[in-house]
Amino acid sequence: MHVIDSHTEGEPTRVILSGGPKLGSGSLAERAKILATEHEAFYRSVVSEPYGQEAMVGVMLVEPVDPECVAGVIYFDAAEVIGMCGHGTIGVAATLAYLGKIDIGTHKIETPVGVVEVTLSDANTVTVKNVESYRLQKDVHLDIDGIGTVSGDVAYGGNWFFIVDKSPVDVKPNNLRNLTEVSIKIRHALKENTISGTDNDAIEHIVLYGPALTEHGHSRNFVLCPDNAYDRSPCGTGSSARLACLAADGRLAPNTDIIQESTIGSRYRLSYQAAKIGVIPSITGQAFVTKEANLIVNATDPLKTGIRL
Ligand code: PYC
Repeated sequence: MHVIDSHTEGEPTRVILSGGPKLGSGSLAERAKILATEHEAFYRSVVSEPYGQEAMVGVMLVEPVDPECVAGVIYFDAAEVIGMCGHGTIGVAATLAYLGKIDIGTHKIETPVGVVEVTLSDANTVTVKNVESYRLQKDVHLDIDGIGTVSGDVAYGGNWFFIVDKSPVDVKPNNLRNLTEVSIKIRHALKENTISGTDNDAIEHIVLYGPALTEHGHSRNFVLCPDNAYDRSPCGTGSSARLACLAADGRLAPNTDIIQESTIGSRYRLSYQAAKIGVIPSITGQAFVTKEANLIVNATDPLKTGIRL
């Protein structure tokens, strides 16, 4: 299996160029469903240790349905196939540029949740114009064991998020274990209280925000992903969902830049345009190709489907 690895603001992406399963020629959403239901062992092993690494997001590069798109993409982590991935899309653009498949300029990429636009400003700097993002529920209160009441918004940014504006624990790098445990408890509480996205879509991503670092909306976040890894980047789809909440509350005007910092201090520049029910987010960040490799999966390797604890 031929892969190219990159990281976007610290968060790893693995693009599968060849050697993945055949997913047919249906819509991207149909192909994502086939990957999720028929090839679980495959996608989990590609991103899990010992073949992959913690926090890695994998990308199947597939033929797009829309001929205007330069590529079709299906994203997954070690737990599930996900609808969209902001850092992954920045990684895909940098990977396509590394392969000489796209030039500086604007290109379309098809995802299972819709077409997104990428603008490559140089070999590493990419702006993603995401799918329409919106808030579904405001001020949902949850009682969390050992913490008390936590309130947050349910919002969509290509995936479903629960966004806690005032994190109950400090958002700083030496607090990762605590941030992870609290976020997992919040995810459990959402399930127990049957709080979900539309069509009962489970909310697997939790975002905790620290206080504003400047008067210009610059803040730091912690993002829990479905596989319980934390996002090293500020999370493109999570930032999109947050922009929708800021816009809905009148806290950020359209076309105004803010800086979003991740827990490790890496940064995205964010802004939005108003849309029908929500916003069209723009996310700018940098990705760097780190590796081009052939994964060799030996049928006799007892850990060929990854370490599962
Ligand atoms: O950047 O959207 C994102 C993302 C989702 C999961 C990990 N990163």
